[in-house]
Amino acid sequence: MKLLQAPNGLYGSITVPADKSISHRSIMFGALAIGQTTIKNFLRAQDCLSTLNAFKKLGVPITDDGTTITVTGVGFNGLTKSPAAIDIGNSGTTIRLMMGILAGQNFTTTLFGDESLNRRPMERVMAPLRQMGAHLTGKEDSEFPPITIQGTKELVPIDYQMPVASAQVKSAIIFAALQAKGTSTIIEKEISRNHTEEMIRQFGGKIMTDGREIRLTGPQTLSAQNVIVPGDISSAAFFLVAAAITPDSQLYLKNVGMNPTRTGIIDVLTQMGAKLAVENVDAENQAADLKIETTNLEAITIEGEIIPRLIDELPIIALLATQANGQTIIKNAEELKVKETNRIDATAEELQKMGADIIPTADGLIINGPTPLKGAEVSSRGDHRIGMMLQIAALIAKGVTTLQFPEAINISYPNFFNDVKKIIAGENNA
Ligand code: SPQ
Repeated sequence: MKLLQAPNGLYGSITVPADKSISHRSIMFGALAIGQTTIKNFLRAQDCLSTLNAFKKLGVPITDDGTTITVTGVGFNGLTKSPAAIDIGNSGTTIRLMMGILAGQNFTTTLFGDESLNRRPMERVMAPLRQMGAHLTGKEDSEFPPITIQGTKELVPIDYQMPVASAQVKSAIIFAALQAKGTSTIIEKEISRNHTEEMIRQFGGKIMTDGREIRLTGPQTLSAQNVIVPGDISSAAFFLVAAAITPDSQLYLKNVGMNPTRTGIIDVLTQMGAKLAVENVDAENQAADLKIETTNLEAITIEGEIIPRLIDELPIIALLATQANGQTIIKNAEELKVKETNRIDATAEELQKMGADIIPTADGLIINGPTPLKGAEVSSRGDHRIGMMLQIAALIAKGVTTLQFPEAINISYPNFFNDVKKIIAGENNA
């Protein structure tokens, strides 16, 4: 597929799609609560539809009238055994969080994914869930999917020091702890996105958080809610960077989720000197509008506690760094190696094809800028975030860029190319 270019800059406004992490969890909490949960602005992208279909297979009535998803919650004791193994597609969030939910069920379930998901590590979730009393096995005794979960109604609580900074591992343990009899304590390695903790409170449950420490007592009963999903800052990130690096641009991004455990990209853009304004803050729904204009950018070092707050934004941040003055260093980001692709290698190798000065390291990237980019034949490698990053790179590249496997973008942002087209100045815009 030939990618779009923006010789006259970017201009206009975009309402970014709904938050993927919150959309997944709204189906899960809706299913596990008692009563009818309604979800507005649900992300109808492949990953979240995998979660929706998986819960239908577990006997949860879910309807979609085009604007609202209605989940008739069955409670932790109302799920039923799926007649067959469940296909989770490409979604790491779905499989890992479901492992925690299914650990507390008195039936056996097998979850499998596509080629990419079946290569992603699951021991990080299986180990604590086994400690709580569930029986989990991977393909041929490995840690890889298909994963078979033989749950138990007799889960025991856990005191767990997390070896990785991961919201998915944390959330899986929390879902199991909600079903265990007694108090569980989880200590995070670094604070990661806290949507699971926030939604427990929203659905009437109790969970205590104090810095990196999380404590909750099970079993708990949750009650149905009306959920409105805010826009996804991880999707907005592509346009924030696009406007920052494409000469003569100004973009307005509406209704972007601003949960502080997700806003590392705002901190990075600000530190690099971007012209970025946060407007119309809606504190109750943790959302705001973002206005951004092109400007000169300075290189920085990105490391430590901020990494989980921008983990999914690192490929697009690497592109941003190719246009900043000086050397940007990204460290402590080894988790990027176990995403949909090895995102350290994929980002470095694909941007190198476009002429970027970018070197992969054991736990991150070193990028020297500013470097003009040139058109090339590049590949998403089946990873939505790599595909979107390369389309943004193509906007400023000299010459034609073609992308292999563009359909991967449907995982989180089915309307992406239309939104890009909409903001290219000189196309439909002033
Ligand atoms: O769901 P999946 O495939 O793992 O999606 C990704 C993404 O880029 O969309 C990661 F590949 O996001 C994860 C994120 O990296 C979504 C997520 C969540 O909703 O809890 C947490 C992060 O993963 P982790 O392993 O660091 O907890």
